[in-house]
Amino acid sequence: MIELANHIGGRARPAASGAVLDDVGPATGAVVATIPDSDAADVDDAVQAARAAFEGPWGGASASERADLCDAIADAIEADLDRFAELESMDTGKPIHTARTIDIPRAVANFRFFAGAVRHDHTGAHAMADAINYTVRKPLGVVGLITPWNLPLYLLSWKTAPALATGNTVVAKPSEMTPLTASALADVVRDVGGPAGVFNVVHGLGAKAGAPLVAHRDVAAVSFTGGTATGAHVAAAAAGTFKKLSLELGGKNATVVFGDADLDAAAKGAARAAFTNTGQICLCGSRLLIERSVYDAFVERFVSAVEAMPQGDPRHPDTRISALISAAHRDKVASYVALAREEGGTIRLGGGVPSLPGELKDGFYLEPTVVEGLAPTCRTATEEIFGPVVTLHPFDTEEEALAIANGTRYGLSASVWTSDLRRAHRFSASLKVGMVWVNTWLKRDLRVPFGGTKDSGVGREGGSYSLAFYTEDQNVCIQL
Ligand code: TXE
Repeated sequence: MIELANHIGGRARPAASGAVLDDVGPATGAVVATIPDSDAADVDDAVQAARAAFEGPWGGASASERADLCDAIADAIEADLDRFAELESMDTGKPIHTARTIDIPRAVANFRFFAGAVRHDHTGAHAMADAINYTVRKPLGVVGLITPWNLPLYLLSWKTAPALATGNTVVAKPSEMTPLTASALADVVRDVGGPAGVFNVVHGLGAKAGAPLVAHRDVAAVSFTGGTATGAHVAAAAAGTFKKLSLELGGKNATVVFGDADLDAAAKGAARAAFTNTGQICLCGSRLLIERSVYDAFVERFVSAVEAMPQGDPRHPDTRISALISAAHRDKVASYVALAREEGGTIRLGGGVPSLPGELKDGFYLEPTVVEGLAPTCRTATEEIFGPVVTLHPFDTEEEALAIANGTRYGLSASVWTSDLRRAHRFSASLKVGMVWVNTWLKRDLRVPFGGTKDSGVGREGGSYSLAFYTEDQNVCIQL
């Protein structure tokens, strides 16, 4: 059993109250760790430690010193990739293959990328006839990073790397359900020589530890990734303190397959989009829109592609679909499968609990589920389920596909499959989403803007967007 502590000012500390929470492993339902059940007092300690570190030497560190720290963190995670992957898989129930090939390599890439970004960053100068303006880019101070359980280190590093690279200090509040790799990251920061207080972790519940971080007057910015309803609470709580806010929220993304697409490639891509990480990624394509002329031919290929993704023990290297994060979340996803039946849907594949051997019997599994015959406006087809459930919808015209794709409160991403270049441009431009992939899904260049429209969030992160978020630009005007 692992007993995690908070990481405050370079020291491991329990919650001031002494209270702890259980961290349950989704693969078997067994408790794998305990974490501090922190509250506002612990958050305040962490913010004060981060503030002191910002006012100390770190606040005056050069871009190359900050970049060197990020590179050292990247090297240390990479050298320990297997252990990080095992911790992530144990904590989330995700396949070890996913942790080894997506989550941990991406965390390494995030630190390397933002080290390079600040080494190459520059600001502008604006000349007037009798004066010169130049722009100075300054860190904000203490930033609060609140992250979810689906991609724990991947998302924490996506926020921590630019925050540190631009000279801020961090208080992180990871999901109470997946605390392990945040603590492992704090150990890495300490071991590679990160100054005490530069990276702090406070474990605990959202309402008890996350909310005080959002409301704290000495926290200059909050970057939050999580559910849309929680995002609304965070925005309301932050409003009175005028801190900068970045919100990456939910999605109900469409995968759109036109009749002229390469159907084999589209079927594999759509299966990956629907079921990677057991459907628990905000970018997952959980609505599959298929041109009617190829509906049967495509669906046959799609179902085969899903059946080729083995479900089972996340520790097995061949497993591609595994457990959901918790019993409560599994029950929520299962309730949507029941709703799909009530709404007139037909279960084409899955729909039940897989029968798995031994200790896996107590894990939180649901079969990958494919539903046909639902109206695209029904609840199952428009609400975020965030699990291994995809609904299939035929369409006849491009206009109809567009109306269905844009017909939810979310606007995060879409994946469009077509061999018609004009249609690719035209259709992409008409989608009300932050990110469109054409003939691919989840291909990521860390320089591009990442974020959503409508209820999927506010703001963009990535590349220069992250550098801008974690800094404040100051103009200096010199009379000549
Ligand atoms: O996430 P929460 P939950 C979606 C998905 C899921 C739903 C709810 O549909 O079913 O959200 O998931 C912290 N102030 N996504 O409840 O609550 C919390 O401790 C400050 C999509 O597990 O949003 C955790 O660290 N912080 C999403 C983080 O917020 C608070 C990924 C996210 O938890 C807080 C996960 C508060 N009042 C779920 N309440 C994505 N966009 O990828 C909670 N937290």
